[in-house]
Amino acid sequence: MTRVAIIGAGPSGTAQLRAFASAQQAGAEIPEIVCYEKQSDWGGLWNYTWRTGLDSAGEPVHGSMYRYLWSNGPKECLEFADYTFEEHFGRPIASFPPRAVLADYIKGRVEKAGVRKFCKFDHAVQDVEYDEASEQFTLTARNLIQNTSTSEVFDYVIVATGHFSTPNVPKFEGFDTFNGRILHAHDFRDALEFKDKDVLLVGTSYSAEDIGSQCYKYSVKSVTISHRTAPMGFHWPENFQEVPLLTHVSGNTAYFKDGTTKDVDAIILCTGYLHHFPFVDESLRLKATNRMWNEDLYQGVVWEDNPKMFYLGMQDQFYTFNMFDAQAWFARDVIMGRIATPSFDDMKTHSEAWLKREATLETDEDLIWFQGDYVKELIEQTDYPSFDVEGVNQTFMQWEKHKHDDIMGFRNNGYKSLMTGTMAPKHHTPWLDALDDSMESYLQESTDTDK
Ligand code: FAD
Ligand code: NA7
Repeated sequence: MTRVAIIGAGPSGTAQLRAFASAQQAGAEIPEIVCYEKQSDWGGLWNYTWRTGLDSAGEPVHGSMYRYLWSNGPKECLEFADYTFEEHFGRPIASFPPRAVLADYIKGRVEKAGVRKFCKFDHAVQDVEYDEASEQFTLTARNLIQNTSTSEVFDYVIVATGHFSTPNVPKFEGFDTFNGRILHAHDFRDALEFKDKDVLLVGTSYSAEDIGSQCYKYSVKSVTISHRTAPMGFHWPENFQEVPLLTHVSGNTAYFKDGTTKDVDAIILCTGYLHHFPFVDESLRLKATNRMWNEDLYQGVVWEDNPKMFYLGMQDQFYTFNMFDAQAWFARDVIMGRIATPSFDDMKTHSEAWLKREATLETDEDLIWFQGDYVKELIEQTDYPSFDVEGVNQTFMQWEKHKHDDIMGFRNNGYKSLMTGTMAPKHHTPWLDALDDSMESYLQESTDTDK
């Protein structure tokens, strides 16, 4: 029987499990599946951990999420087409759920699908090799509880290990003698640590935007945001400033390219992440950066050099959960022989057209339409339930506008579900005042809203 390994049981890996389960429910015979997950549960980044550095088994801690994290985009843009928020929670809920609520939603779908039996938790994949002669992969994983390694043979391997867990950590002159704390966003856990402190953030993307906002919500003294390319340009509160790139630090003083300085207590490097797959053989290893289209992946999914190998969720992400679904359904159909991959040259030609378009993208709006078109192309090829991708793009456009209108208030808006047509109720506590991020508190509040 054909054997398929899935590495990782986050939103991408669980999308793959769900894709196979859905084919099985429709009467198809599916391959034998083993999903290796190094955490003790599925959910990927959406599982919160207080740990940083190495975990209890000496593995790098995967988690980059922090306390009080709320969705940074409308939930209507990531909703599964085959499992709506209304189905999961039994009623409409507001548009920007906290982490725990989204984790519950992700898990609910796969619990319902009954695919936990395919998972080997507490198993970290250490090595994947391909044998040309047998046309099979040998995968070695370490059982983190028993501290034993075992190898198994597979016909297909799907890497779904995410790419926001291995920090990109630049060094600036003077860091060695800085009189304060320096950390990467990957290790940020609780904004209260920075209450009444002057904080410097390096970077201008989602991590900087959200960690700065978190710190403001939990009473930071000031936030200074240093940019390499351009400032974010939001209407920040009065105790924020955007400055050019950090050149060096001396004592507690940070120096910037324009000659200005700022005394700070802590420096948080919001400088992004590395695609890091040390556990796959060099010949199978995706070398990528955080961009909209990765070279070497046909349809953004199939490893062109060896179409028995797949990578899910490796793009920079506006679309998330439903894009991972679209990719997982596509990978499933290639594996099940429903979709034939073209010749190597034709795969390259297909990718080149997308790469050419990627080079023309300038604004966030351009990136969103690009990714929307990509999702559309994928779902048209499989039986993933079709949904209004243009409607999702339009929701993203409204969200962008709301952020630029009010960066500390955009999460108070509600949007219409593209899956059910239901308008989300407004969360009755403004985000800035909602200090309790528990699911109980959030759902209680939503119930109140409905009354
Ligand atoms: P992950 O969620 O990273 O899951 C990968 C899984 O692979 C993990 O469970 C990990 O333990 C496992 N794994 C890794 N290596 C191994 C190994 N060697 N062996 C076995 N298992 C392994 N997206 C949104 O839509 N909305 C948001 O608000 C949002 N906020 C974010 C905030 C932060 C701080 C970060 C870092 C990301 C955020 N994202 C958000 C994007 C996030 O990437 C996706 O939502 C989603 O988690 C990606 O799913 P994934 O399955 O591809 O990767
Ligand atoms: P991103 O989106 O990859 O952004 C990384 C940021 O870091 C970006 O602003 C970069 O600036 C900046 N950067 C990278 N290297 C440097 C150096 N050496 N010096 C200064 N600035 C640098 O990562 P995020 O963590 O913000 O977001 C990742 C995901 O987490 C995202 O999907 C969210 O959902 C949560 P640049 O613009 O390239 O000049």
